[in-house]
Formats: sequence, C-alpha cells, structure tokens
Amino acid sequence: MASERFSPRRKSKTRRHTPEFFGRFDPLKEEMVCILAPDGTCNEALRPPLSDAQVQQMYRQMWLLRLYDRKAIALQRQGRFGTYAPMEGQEASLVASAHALAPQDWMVTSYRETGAMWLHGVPLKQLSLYWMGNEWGSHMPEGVRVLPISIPVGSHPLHAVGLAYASKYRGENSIAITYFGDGATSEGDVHEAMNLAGVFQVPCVFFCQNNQYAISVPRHLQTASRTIAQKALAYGFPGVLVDGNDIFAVYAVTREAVERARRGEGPSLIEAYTYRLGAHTTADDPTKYRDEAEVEAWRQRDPLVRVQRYLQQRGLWSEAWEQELLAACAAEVEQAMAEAEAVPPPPPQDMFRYLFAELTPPLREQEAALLASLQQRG
Ligand SMILES: Cc1ncc(C[n+]2csc(CCOP(=O)(O)OP(=O)(O)O)c2C)c(N)n1
Repeated sequence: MASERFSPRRKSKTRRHTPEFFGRFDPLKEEMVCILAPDGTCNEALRPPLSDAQVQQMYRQMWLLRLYDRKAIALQRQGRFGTYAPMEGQEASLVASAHALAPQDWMVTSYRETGAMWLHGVPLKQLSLYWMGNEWGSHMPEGVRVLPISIPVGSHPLHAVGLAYASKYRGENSIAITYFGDGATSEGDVHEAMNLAGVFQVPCVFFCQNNQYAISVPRHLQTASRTIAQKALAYGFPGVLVDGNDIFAVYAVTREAVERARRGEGPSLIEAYTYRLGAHTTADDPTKYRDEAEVEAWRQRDPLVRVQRYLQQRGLWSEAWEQELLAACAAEVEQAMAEAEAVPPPPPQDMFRYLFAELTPPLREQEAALLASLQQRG
C-alpha cells in the first residue's frame, strides 16, 4: 500500500552527487555491493540512512510477502488460485528497491514482482484477484502508477522506456523502474529497451532480478557475459551488481539509480544477485533440475534471517515482537484473500469486452456462440 512506503531521505542540495556505487563497483570484475552480511553484521560506512523503525518496517513487509506466498501456494493447491509465481528468497530485492521510489514514479513488472507492486500502492486484494484469474485484478487504483503484470518475458521494459521518455519530454519529475529476470535479458525486446533508453538518456531504472534460473535454464546458459550488470556499459550507461538478499545494498543502489535518473543523468541497470528458493510457478517441479544442496546453501543467505540477525544484534528484536508481527501479517493476508474471494467472477462474455472498441466479425460470431451455449446450460 502507498502508506507502507516511507519517504526516502533526500540528499541536501549542497551535497555533491558523487557516485557512491555506480562507477565504483566494477561489474566487469564481478564486484558486488554488499552491506549487510548473512550473519547480520553491517558495513557501517556504506549503510544507507534508514532509521531502526524503517528497518523493522521492511522486515515486517518481507514477512508479509513470505506469508502471502505460502498462502497463495496453498490456495492454488485447493483450486482457489490460478497458477502462481512465488517470490520466496527475493523479498529483500523487492521490498528494498520499491522503498527507493517516490509515489509519482512508474513501475512496470513481470509476474514475480507482486511484492514491489504492493509496496507501490497495489492492494493485496487486487493482486489476489489477478491470480484468481479475475481481469479486474489488473485494474489499478486511481493514481497508482503501476502497469498490469506482464507475462510475456521481456516485453514490458519497452513500456517502461516509453513512460520514462514521456516523463522527460513533458519535463515531469517522475522516473520509471522496470523489473525483469535473468532470462528476460536474452530477449530482443530488452536489448531494444536498453538501447533506446541509452540513446535518449531517459530516466529509466532497469532492475534485473538474477534469481539464477529461467524456469530450468541456469544463469550460465543464459549469457556468456560474466555479469548481467556489465551489459549496461554497451548501451552507454552504468550498471552495478548488488547482493539482492541484502536490503541495505539494494535500497542504497536503487536510491542512487533513481536519484541520478531524476536529476536527468539517464538510465542505469541494477543486477540484483538473488535466488528463487521455491518453484518457478505452481506448475513447476524444481527438483527435476537443481540439487537440494544448492537450495540449502542459498537458504543460509535467506534475506529475512539476515535482517532478523541484524535486529537481534541491535536489541531491536524479541520473540514476542516477532510473534505479534507474524500474527498481524497473517491476518492481513487472510483478509485480502477473503475480500478477493468475495468478488464474484466476471461473466465469461467479458472476455470479448476490453480488446476492441468494436468486435471483429469472427469475434462477434464467437460471442454469439458463447451466449447461446450459456443460455442452453441455464
Ligand atoms: C516471450 C515469452 N517466451 C517464453 C515464455 C515462457 N516463460 C515463462 S517464464 C520464463 C522464464 C523467465 O525467466 P526469467 O526472465 O529469469 O524470470 P524468472 O521467472 O526467473 O523470474 C519463460 C521462458 C513467456 N512467458 N514469454
């Protein structure tokens, strides 16, 4: 929800805009921005200015997404949700990046970034409607600058570049961020989007969640580049590799990318190095293509556990606080799903309503046939 997002602190006007991460961490050398280590210790010199309350809020939001994920999978197994794409393992990347945005910024995502969509103002009820197969799930609330989920891999970064171009053309203060996976970087559309963004220096942040797989295709078969971040250099803008399971690093890097875009310094590419702990979707069985040992090694880098350790070390965590937080998150998830289930599904003939202003003759025929068959069945 919009209220979930805190306002990122702005740099003072007098401060020089020296690059903090872009240009300093070389993607060609696989240098990765890491601030919060898996054991919860923190590199204070690089830590972004987040208050304790903000870190606790982000921790809560990550938990909410994980509980939402679990519930969504359970509902899919009961036939109450359609195919669902889990986010487990990628919560830090989604939550921390979304926090770096301002409400006027555009967000254009694929199917695995519903957590970021939620933080940018799309209610959980709306997202649940989407996964239940109700087209109204893609109807964004007034003023929420999020495009509907894009299922075709890699096509949507072009839309983000269009929005960013429009913002620059009209002299507006908004930027666009687009999220996509490592697999999407092999698509021609992503190349076209980055190329155009570089040529016209539009305020667009390309946020690649490298979760190591495109369904069963591992990252090393996706590209011969050492990093995905380095691809930015060929388009004439900076790229940075960041530990995607580290909320501080993701927040700091995204904030820098957003600020440079807003200042008119053009696009940038972030590669968030993370891992999909669950299946590609509820229609996938990852045990067919990856080892349990590999998954276990990544579980040790769980983004939630990392923040929990950080909070514990600072005396900001207690068992009772966590139990209360989990109960509140679970209730929020339950309520959103109950509200979505209470919405009657649209009538089947709605499928003809929103594509053309005037139906083509074959579609008119099909609609008539559907209506006749519905009438026959009563
Ligand atoms: C244009 C297109 N080609 C193929 C597919 C089938 N498909 C669905 S998801 C997927 C893999 C995408 O992997 P990646 O971009 O790494 O994102 P992830 O699912 O890992 O988040 C493929 C090939 C599709 N949806 N669209």
